Amino acid sequence: MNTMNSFQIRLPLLISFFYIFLAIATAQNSSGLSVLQKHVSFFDRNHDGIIYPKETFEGFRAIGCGVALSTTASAFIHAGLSQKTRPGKAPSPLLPIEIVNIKLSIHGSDSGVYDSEGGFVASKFEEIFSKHAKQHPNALTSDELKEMLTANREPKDFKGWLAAESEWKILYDLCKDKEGLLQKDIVYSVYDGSLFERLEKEHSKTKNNK
Ligand SMILES: [Ca+2]
Repeated sequence: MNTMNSFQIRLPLLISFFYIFLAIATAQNSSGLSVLQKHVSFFDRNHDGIIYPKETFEGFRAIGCGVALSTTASAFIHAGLSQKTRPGKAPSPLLPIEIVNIKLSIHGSDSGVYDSEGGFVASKFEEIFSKHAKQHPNALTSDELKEMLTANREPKDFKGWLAAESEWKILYDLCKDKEGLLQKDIVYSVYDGSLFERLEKEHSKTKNNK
């Protein structure tokens, strides 16, 4: 009888523990994405873990890029990255990018802010500004950005040069302020993709106000 009573008392406790563990596990899953995975997840418009060129196009349009840039960018990105993120699989003409393997798409000749696992390296982020932001401590001018890209170039890594230049040029064109400066907080928010969410909101407001 005593055993029964003690079981009856413990059961609700056990159930509570179960739900607490479940909540922790779910929280870890939802925040278990690497920073790089978060960065690209914005473009997974239907949240199925795979990005198709159409979704990348939609993502670029959503943040305010024109049709021509969005088309070119999605074509290049998918042609360049699809197979890298699908190790051991036959090439797909649909050019899907698998977010789970996005770390395999990290290219050279860049700032090194993403580590090989797609994590954020704060010291490398700070280096962008400590090394290259000479006129303003927390912003890059167009010339400083060019200097940084040149300084980051690894010999003969032409694909890396092109990738880094395209990414930074699009970012600069989209996000420079009235003085032509690319602010540090903007660059920071690119890495985890939160910038894209903000740009999408701003762009949809602008569209609705027209
Ligand atoms: Ca998708």
